Amino acid sequence: MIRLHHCPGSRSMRVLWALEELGLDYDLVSYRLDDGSTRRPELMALSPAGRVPALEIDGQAIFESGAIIEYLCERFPEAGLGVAPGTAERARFLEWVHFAETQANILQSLNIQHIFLRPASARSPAMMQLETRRLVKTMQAQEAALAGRDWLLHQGFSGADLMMAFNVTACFRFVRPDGFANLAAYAARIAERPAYARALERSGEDVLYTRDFYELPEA
Ligand SMILES: N[C@@H](CCC(=O)N[C@@H](CS)C(=O)NCC(=O)O)C(=O)O
Repeated sequence: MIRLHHCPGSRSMRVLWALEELGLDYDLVSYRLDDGSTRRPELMALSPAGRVPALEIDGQAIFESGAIIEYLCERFPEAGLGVAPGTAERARFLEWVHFAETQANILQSLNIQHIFLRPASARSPAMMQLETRRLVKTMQAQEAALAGRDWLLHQGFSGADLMMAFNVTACFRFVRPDGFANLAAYAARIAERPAYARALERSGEDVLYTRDFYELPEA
């Protein structure tokens, strides 16, 4: 039995997409980010901060999307989504798996500032500008890594993409695509993957973003 604890539009999308790429059967338990449901005892028992994703698999529960993706890559090596330890490519794999959270934490801060904080006077335009500049730096790193290739690793599509690609659409809600041609093409390639389309369909509606782009306020 595999069971994913999930919120539409959240980091648990990485794991849902991975399960679809691996062709596994699984149950989905859904929560919302805006109604306190992530504090339900059943999730708190699996994920100590009441965060998604949590994955029940092989008689245990795992939290942290990066840990889950690494576990799935190792558990199902025949899918070729991971990289064997002790190689240079393994170092690149681990960098991207973890860099995904460097970037996602900036996105989370921008989500809080642009969407969740009420009233608008509670927001900090200076903080929003700083975080946007920090987001651009992470996007520039990814843009450079994608020069001349489709996916982040030489070997092709991998767990590194499962981690990083979830962030791409959100990045373009706060940063215009000018200067990010590789990243925009990467986003389009992701959308063409049948497993990604299946994961979106199974996920349920993402209610977080109501605008295509969030303009920065004046500082
Ligand atoms: N580093 C964690 C972050 C998990 C996380 O913050 N998840 C958010 C959704 S994207 C969440 O569950 N938020 C609910 C809450 O904070 O109550 C991971 O990658 O799994």
